[in-house]
Amino acid sequence: MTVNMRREDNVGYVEIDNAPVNAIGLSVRAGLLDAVRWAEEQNLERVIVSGKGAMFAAGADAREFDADPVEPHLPDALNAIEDSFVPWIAAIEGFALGGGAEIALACTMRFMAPSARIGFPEVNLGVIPGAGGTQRLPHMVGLANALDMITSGKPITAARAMETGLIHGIDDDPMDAAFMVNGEALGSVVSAKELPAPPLDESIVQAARDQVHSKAANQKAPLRAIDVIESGLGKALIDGLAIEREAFLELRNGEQAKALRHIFFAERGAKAPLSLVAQAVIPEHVAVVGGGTMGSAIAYALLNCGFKVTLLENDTAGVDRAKQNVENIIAASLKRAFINEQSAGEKRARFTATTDYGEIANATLAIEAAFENMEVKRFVFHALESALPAHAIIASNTSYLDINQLALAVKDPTRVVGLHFFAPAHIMKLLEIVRGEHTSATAIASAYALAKKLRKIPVVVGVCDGFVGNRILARYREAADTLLIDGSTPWEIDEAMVEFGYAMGPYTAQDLSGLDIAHANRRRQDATRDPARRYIPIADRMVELGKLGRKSGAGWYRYPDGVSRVDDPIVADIGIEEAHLAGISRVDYSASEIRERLLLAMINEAANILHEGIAQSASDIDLVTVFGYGFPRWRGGLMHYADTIGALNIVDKLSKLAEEDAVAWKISPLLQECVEVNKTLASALNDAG
Ligand code: 3H9
Repeated sequence: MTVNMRREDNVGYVEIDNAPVNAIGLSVRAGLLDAVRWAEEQNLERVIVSGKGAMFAAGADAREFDADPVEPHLPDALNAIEDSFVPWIAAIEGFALGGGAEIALACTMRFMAPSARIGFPEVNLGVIPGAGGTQRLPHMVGLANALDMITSGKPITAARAMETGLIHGIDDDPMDAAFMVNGEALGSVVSAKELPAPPLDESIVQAARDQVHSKAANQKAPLRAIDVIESGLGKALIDGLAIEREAFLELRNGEQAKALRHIFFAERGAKAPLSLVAQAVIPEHVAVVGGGTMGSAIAYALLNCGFKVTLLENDTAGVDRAKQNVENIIAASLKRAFINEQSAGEKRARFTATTDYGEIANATLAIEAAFENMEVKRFVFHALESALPAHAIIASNTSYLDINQLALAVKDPTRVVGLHFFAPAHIMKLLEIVRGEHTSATAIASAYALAKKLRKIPVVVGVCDGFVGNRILARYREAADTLLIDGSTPWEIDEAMVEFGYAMGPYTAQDLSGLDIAHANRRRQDATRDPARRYIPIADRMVELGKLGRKSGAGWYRYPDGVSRVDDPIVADIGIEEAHLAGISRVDYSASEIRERLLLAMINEAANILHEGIAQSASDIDLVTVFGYGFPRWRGGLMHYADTIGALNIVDKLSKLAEEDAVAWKISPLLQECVEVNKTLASALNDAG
C-alpha cells in the first residue's frame, strides 16, 4: 500500500507512503482516488493528508514518464479531492513539490511546518505542472507570484507561502493545526476553483517572458507554462485544466524533457556502488596543500561542510596569501547571505594556514593543489607521506598529470587518488575522482564519501591526459582553433556555440580562465604530440603578444574597461596572417557548420574515452560535460545528445571530415561498433567493463 488510510472519530488520515520521496506513481494515484471514495462512504468530517517520513511528496514519479500515461491520472484524483463533499486539508512537512504541491492545491486548506518547502520544479524536468498547478495556483497567489514560482521552478519557504496566501498557517505540527481548524471555519473556506482568477495583466506576463528569455533561453517548458497560465485566466477551471494537460503531455514526450530526465537520474545515480560504501574512511581533519585560487576554494568547500582544514604553504608570504584568499571567499559568502556571521566564525575557528607539516599529523586526507608540475607535486607527496598517518589518503587536484607517476612518489601508491575539483571549487558541483593503477578500493570509497559530504557529483575516471573533461575540452579547443585558421573568427565560433545553448563560447571561456594555462599545457605536450597532427599556432601568437585574457585586458577579445567585451580585429588578422603563412585558402563557415564540427570533435573524443575505459559510462560523460563544462543541461549531456543524432549519422559526417584531415577526424572504434551492431552510446559498455 502506498496510501494509508485510518479513521479517528470523524477525521480521516490519509498518508502517502512511497519511500524514499513519496513520488506519486500509479499506486499512489489510485490510492488517493480510493481515499476520496472511502472518506465519502464513511461520511467523514474532514481528511488530513500528509506524507510518511520526512517528505510530503516529491511530485509525479518521473520514472513513469518514458511510458504512456496509465489511468487513473493525477488530475482526475485531484479533481475528485477538490469536488468531494468531505473537505481535505494538507499537512506539509519537508517538500511538497510538483504533483505533491498540486495535491495541496486541490485541498481546501494547507498547513506547513516552518522548515517545509512548496514548489513547482516541473520545468527542471522539461515539463509544466500537469495536475492543476498552472490553473489553481494563480487563483491563490496572484498572477505574478504564480508565474514566478512555475517558471523558476524554485520552491518557496513556509513563511513565503504564508505571505503569498498559498497556505493557511505555519505550525510545528501541521497535522495538529489541520485537526484544530474549527469545523465551521473549514466549511466557509473557498477552494481554488471558487476563487476568482486574477485579471490578465499583459505587463506581468511580458515581464515573465523576458525573464525566461534571459535566464532559460532555448527551453520550451517555462514559456509554455506562461502560455498555459495566460490562456487559463479567462476560462472555467475545467477548460484550463484541459489546456494544461495537453501541453503537459506534449512536453513530457519531447526531446528536452527526455534529456532533462536523463540528467536528473544520472545525477542521482552518481554515487558509490553499494560494495564500496562500507570501506569509506571519512576524515574530520583535512590537509590542503597550496593556497592559490584553487587550494583556497577547496579549503573553503571543506570548511563549509564541517571539516577541520589545515592549509599548507611554502613560506609566510604564501600563508598570508592563503589566509587572505579564504577570507575573501568567506566575505563574499557573507555578502551574498549564503552564510551568517556565526557560521563564518565557526569556519574561521576550524581553519589554519601554516608552513608546518607537523600540524597535519592527525589528518586522514590530504588534497594537494600545488603548482601543476610533476616535480613540484612529487615533492609535496613526499612531504605529505612523512607528515601524515600511514593510513591517510593522499589526493591530487591535478587537472592533467599522470596520477600513476605521481603515486610512485610515495611508498604505498594504493593510498593515492585524484580529486579533480572545478573552479570555483566551492561552487562547481562536479568532482572527477581519478582512479590510478594502484588506487585502493578504500581510497575510491572515501573519495565518494567525501563527494557526498561536499554535495558534489562524483564521477570516477581513469588516467589519461586531462581525464574525461579536460581531454574533451582540449579536442574542442583544437577543433575551434582549426576553424580559426581555416576561416572563422572567435566571435563567430562563440556565437555559434551560444546558439547551441552554451552560456559562453570557447573563446570567451578561455579569456576568463587565462590563455597562459592552455599555453603551458601545450608546452608540456610538445614532446609527445603526434607529429602528423596539425598544429595551430594562433593561440601561441596570442600569448607572445601578451593577450592572456580578461586579466590582461585583452585576449581573444579586448576588455577596454576590464569587463565589457569587444571584438578585436587584430585577432581576426592574426588568423588571416597565419592562414596565409600556412598556404590555407580560408572558408566562410556557417554557424551550423561551426557547431557541427565542434560537436562532432567532442563526441568522437568522448567515444574514444569510453572505448578506452577512461569513463565508466556514457552518462558519466554527460555529467562531466553538463556540470563541469557548461554543456546545455536540457540537451542531456554530450553523449545523450550524440545518441539523438545517432551513431550512423555521426560516422557518416566524420567520414567526410576525415577526407580533409584523417588524423584529427579519425573515427572512434566505439562509434564504428555502435553502427555495426546498431546500438546507442548510452548502451555501449567500455572494454574495462
Ligand atoms: C510532476 O510532479 C508533474 C506533475 O505536475 C503532473 C503529473 C500529472 N520521481 O534527490 P534525491 C528519487 S514532475 C521519481 O537523491 P534528496 C531519486 O531518483 C516531478 N523518483 O533525494 C532518488 O532515487 P535513488 C516534479 C524520484 O533528499 C531518490 O528519490 N518534482 C523523484 O537529495 C532520492 O532522491 C520534482 O522535480 C521523482 N519525482 O532530494 C522533484 N524525485 O535513491 C524532484 C526523487 O534510486 N526531486 N526521486 O537514486 C527532487 O528535487 C529531490 O529528489 C528532492 C529530495 C528535493 C525531493
